[in-house]
Amino acid sequence: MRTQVAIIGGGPSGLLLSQLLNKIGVETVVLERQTREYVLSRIRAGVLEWGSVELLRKAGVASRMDKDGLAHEGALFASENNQFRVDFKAMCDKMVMIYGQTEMTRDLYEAQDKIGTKIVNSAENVFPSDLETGSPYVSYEKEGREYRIDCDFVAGCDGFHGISRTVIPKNSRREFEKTYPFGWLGVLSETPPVSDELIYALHDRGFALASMRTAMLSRYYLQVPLAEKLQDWDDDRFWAELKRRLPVKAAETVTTGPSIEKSIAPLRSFVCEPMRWGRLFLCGDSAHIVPPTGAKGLNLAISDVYYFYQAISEFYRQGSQHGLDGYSSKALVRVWRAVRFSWWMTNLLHRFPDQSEFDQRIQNCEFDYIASSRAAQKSLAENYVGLPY
Ligand code: FAS
Ligand code: PHB
Repeated sequence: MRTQVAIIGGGPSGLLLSQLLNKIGVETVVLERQTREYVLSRIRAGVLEWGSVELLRKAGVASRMDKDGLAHEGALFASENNQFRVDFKAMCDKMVMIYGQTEMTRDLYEAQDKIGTKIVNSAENVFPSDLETGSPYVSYEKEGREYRIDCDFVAGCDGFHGISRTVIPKNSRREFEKTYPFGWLGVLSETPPVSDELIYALHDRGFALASMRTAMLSRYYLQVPLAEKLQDWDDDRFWAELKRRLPVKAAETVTTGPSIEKSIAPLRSFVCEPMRWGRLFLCGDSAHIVPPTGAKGLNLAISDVYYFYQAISEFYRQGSQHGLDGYSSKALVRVWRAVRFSWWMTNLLHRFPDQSEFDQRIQNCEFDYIASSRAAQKSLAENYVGLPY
């Protein structure tokens, strides 16, 4: 088999890239190791930057998002003795869209089926080869048979635990990593959200976030120690702890109910440089990971896809390598800015186990400074809604 761009990974970045490229007549094959049901069972991101919204519209996969998504003009930030709202719209004339990654991925699969692109689910032992030649290929197995796809380019959209990043020789790549001494315990419940907008809460007991997916689907998170076990958190314990950490009014009005999904995710910051190796281009979590505090992970995957899509379009339409040669350095500028913001939000809103009293005073002072400063809130807002592509 032959194609123009072989895409490893059928999550949001792989599927969006396939959708955009096929819309301009570039042939792709997507190789996904999980079943479609498994991919669509994952509960992950919930906030789309406006740049992501516009790209999904351009890709022709935004009709359900525009119908069911919730456009938010701001978000609330609360500590035990202070609360403020950051007005994204007033400060940078942009909003964010609340629309689950799961739904976005479902939309992408449906759109891909409509245009009939080739997506291979349950593809095993996917491996890209000859990346430093002009004729790379990807091999894989399915139901005991071996396959080879010859291509012009390989997109590594296979996430943090994928194969793509690992084929860049260790002495040719630099990895930057920071792990955080806590995780996020997340709950999804079929209850009305406690607030019209997201609430980011800094509390001595730990961070809490009140989010949502729809007017009847709430998403809540609690900071928990890394060693925490999911089985130690029944619903009653979760709701009681959430009420301790949310601002009083929200704690008094939150609607509790059975969790329909519950999981603990570790927090880390990670960047791989470069994001290109010969004919291999990394997009999304295969190249970088951010703590979810700044709601950047999915949005960074989307901006990587945009840059690579632009570069591929330039190659096939104008025969220019310029975009491809500039892809890694261009994408990494936006990656590092989002990594910084996510690190900054995580430090602002989480109590660290080894935090000294001085550290805590500084943290409280920074929170209160942002509460009082329009300039500080504008800086938070422009990063949260998404820096320009
Ligand atoms: P993904 O990991 O989503 O997709 C990669 C795909 O490649 C997967 O389907 C995988 O099965 C497949 N794959 C892997 N190895 C393969 C191989 N060898 N061969 C073939 N296929 C292979 N971001 C936010 O912005 N906000 C959040 O709240 C948030 N919460 C998160 C919670 C969790 C538990 C996790 C893990 C991530 C969260 N993220 C969040 C980040 C997340 O949304 C990612 O940024 C987003 O999924 C990135 O998309 P992809 O780059 O497509 O990677
Ligand atoms: C979510 O709704 O899953 C969500 C929202 C905002 C974040 C992180 C996660 O910063």
